[in-house]
Amino acid sequence: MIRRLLLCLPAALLAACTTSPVHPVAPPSSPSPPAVPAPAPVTPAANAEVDLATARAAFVRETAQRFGIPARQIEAVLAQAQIREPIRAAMANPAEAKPWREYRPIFLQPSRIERGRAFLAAHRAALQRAEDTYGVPKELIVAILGVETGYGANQGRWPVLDALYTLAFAYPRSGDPAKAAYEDRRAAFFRDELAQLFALAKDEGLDITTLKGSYAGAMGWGQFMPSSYRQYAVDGDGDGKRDLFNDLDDVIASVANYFAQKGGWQPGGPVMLRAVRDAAAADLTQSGNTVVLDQTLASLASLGYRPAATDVMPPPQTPAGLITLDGEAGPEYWIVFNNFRAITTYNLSRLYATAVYQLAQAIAVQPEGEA
Ligand SMILES: [Ca+2]
Repeated sequence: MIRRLLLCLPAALLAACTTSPVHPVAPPSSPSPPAVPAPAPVTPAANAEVDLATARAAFVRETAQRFGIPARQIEAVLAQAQIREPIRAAMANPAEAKPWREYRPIFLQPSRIERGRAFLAAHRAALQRAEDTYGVPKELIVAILGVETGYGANQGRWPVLDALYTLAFAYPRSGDPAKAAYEDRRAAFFRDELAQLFALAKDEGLDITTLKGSYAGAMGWGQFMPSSYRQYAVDGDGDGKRDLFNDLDDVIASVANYFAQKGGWQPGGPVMLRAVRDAAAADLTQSGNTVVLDQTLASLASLGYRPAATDVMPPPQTPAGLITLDGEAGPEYWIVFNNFRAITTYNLSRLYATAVYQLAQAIAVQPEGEA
């Protein structure tokens, strides 16, 4: 179970949280109820095949036009794609949300910290270049790679083409009418990512049919979706290619660039501070996943939440929010800042962002006895 979580959770959440496409492909029209009862012979399976063929044809037309790729070429690649039931099942039954006290030990294991320190030592020059260029701390870049793929070890075993094809054209449906619009949006999101995959392959000279990734189509050491790859990947070593699978200079620079461009990372800015809650303080727990910086340090103090330690104190007017995590010893209150929100642009989960930050802090500490 833990193994499965390690492999699937970050990528799944990343995919779930990548922003909506700029030019979404229109979803295939859902069959409207027939005015008169339809004759019996057409089976649901046959209907589904017709729907798939129609949706695919529209996808090919639109993708060809949008990215200037010959329709024949898209057809030829799609002819090799398969709908994979395990991918539908994984998407329909994502790993259960865990409380912080169970989530933390998975990502803060001693071995992950040690491997992070070793990675930092081995790639210090590239990490320092990225930090100097983008203002993103070395340890944070390392922690992202550690949480996403165990420093490249678990980049995903699914053909990216099959993953995106499956979720684009056979997104699992719960049958719950209240979820239908959401499921339509998700399917449209994956159709766009599939189209972006074709554009990415064209941009970078990649063979789509050989790419492997997560069951949600996230790729490489940092688990970038195709649209993020196209938009935020950078060529860290100046060889003219952006290779997030094999080129660590590119991987490191791209994660840093993502934080700078997409996350709005503020160099040197605070991330999060443990807070002490006054006994009389009102419950400020934010619901939902999105972190809202609707307070300041000063206003939180007036509401009864103050930083537990006072050695590093941002200015009182610094925009801030309050989150609560289910810790070992009960609720933990944390004051979070812009750079915490920035980490959530990589994966829209407070637990993820907290784990990444704490792993980064642990990696940054030099163990005793080592110079
Ligand atoms: Ca490169």
